Amino acid sequence: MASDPVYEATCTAPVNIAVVKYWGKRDTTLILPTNSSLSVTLSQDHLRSLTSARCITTTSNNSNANAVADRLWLNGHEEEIQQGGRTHRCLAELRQMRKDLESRDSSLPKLTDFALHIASENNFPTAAGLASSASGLSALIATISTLYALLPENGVSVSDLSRVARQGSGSACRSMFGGYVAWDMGTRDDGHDSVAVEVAPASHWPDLHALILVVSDKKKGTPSTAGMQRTVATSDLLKHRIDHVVPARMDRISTAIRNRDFDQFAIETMADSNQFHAVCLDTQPPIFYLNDVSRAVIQLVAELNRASVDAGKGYLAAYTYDAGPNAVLYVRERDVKLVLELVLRYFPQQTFDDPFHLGPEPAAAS
Ligand code: 2P0
Repeated sequence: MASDPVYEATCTAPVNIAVVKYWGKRDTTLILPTNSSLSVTLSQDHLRSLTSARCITTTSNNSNANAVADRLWLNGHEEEIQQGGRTHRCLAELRQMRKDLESRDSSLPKLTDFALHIASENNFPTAAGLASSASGLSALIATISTLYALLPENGVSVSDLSRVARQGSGSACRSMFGGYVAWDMGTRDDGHDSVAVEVAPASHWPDLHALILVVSDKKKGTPSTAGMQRTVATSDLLKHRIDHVVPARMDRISTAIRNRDFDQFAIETMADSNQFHAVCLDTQPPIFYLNDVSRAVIQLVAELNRASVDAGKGYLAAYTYDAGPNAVLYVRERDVKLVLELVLRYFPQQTFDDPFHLGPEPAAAS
């Protein structure tokens, strides 16, 4: 007896770290942002999500199986796929795209008849301000789109897939591309033009490295999704940022990337991180993501840059912080060794197994 064919796919997706931060939605269902953003997608060698998906073809009666039986495991634990929730909507949209493909080409197997079983794992701490939702959702979209052959040759572009990923988690749309990626906020109410676009491929500036300094791998206190809408509702500084800061900064940092101008890239990156955390502080009640170790790293980088600029050598490093205390330093290849040595001198490592963990959390202020 012939066995059932197996339809499955596995993909990985990397983390991206924003240098112009996304913080605020104008539409919380479609996930349309209040400003454009720009990020660097990291190499998959270190931080990545790995997702496998399989069509469950052995279900006794396949018709309509997907309505009830899609299942998802994250880091080994099953998560409910809530009806109308983000994952559910992403899967529904991908199914519709596959259905369109199947209706154009009747030789294709009817994969949309089957339920999906999906398993995903991260090789780094989840929800600790290391952009785990970005890599997780983009790995999910990459895997299902591979399984469903939603490919450029079938009329589906990476930007089209980024539109789906955006509805799973805003920052995920940027992880659909490697290298330097802008998320254009778009102007339409239906979100059709709110997509990720490549600014430059990774190969354009291979000299640039990202050093991740893990200050804490604990889950963050205020989740991004809730925190950013509190900022939208209460911060005057956010309005200034949206109207008067981000549009010009997007232009300047895109130009800096195209010109491989590290000094300008560093200036914009650090200023944007500072303003993002200022906006968090301007929220009521205020949101604190940085801790004392984070702030000490900022002071160290500022001092290193001052000395280097004074010596006529330009900027050494650019720090940026997401919704957590962990630092990401962008550094040029020639300066990686020096910067790492200095960081480890001022922040002695906690264990030899974990050389980039910057020591215990400081005691809470009394
Ligand atoms: C970013 N962050 O641009 C900014 C910087 C955190 C600080 O995108 O609600 O997890 O899923 O769209 O994408 C975190 O927000 O929020 C984020 P949702 P997301 O990377």
